Amino acid sequence: MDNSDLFTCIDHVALAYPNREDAVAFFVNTMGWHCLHTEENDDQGVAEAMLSPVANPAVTDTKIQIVAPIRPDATVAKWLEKNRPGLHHFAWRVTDIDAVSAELRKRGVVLLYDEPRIGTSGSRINFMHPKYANGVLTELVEPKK
Ligand code: V0V
Ligand code: CO
Repeated sequence: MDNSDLFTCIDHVALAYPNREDAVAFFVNTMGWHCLHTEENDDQGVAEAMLSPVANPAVTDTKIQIVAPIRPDATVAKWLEKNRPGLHHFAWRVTDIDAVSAELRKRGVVLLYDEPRIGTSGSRINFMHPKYANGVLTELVEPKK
C-alpha cells in the first residue's frame, strides 16, 4: 500500500473531560462551536459529543470529539486520574480499515484490537498504541457507509 492510501484526513481530535455537558457548554458558549451529535459508547466506556469548530462544513468536516467516562473502570477514567483534562487522541479517517490495519501491522505497529470495534455513528475503529505511534494515541476511523 502506498503512503498516500493510508489516511484521508483528520476525522477528529478528541479531548477528555470528567463531565461531557460541562465541556460541551464551554466550547459551544465560549468558542462558538456547534454540537452535532452525542452518543454513549458502552464498549468504550464513554459519553461523547462531536462538535464542529466551524460553521461551514465545506471548510472542514474535521470534528472535535469530547469524551467523558461513564464508569470508573473506563480507560478515559484511568487517563484522567493521571493527566490533566484536555488532548486525548487524534483520529485519522481511512477508507478501508482492514487494509490499513494490515499495512500498519506490516510496518511493525501494534493495534489495540485484533478486529475493529464500533465507534461514533456506527464507524469501525481501532487504535495505534501510543508506544507505537510516537507517544500519541492514534485512532483509525472508517466511517459508516
Ligand atoms: C495512555 N498513554 C497515552 C495515552 N493513554 N499516551 C498518549 N495519549 C494517551 N491518551 C500512555 C501512558 O502514558 C503510558 O505510557 C502507556 O500509554 C500505558 O498507559 P496506562 O496508563 O498504563 O494505560 P493502559 O495501558 O491501561 O491503557 C492505555 C491504552 C488505553 C492506550 C491501552 O487508553 C486504551 O485502550 N485506549 C483506547 C480506547 C480509548 O481511548 N477509548 C476512549 C475513546 P508510559 O508511562 O508507559 O510511558 S472512544 C472513541 O474515541 C470513540 C468511541 C470514537 O472516536 O468513535
Ligand atoms: Co475518538
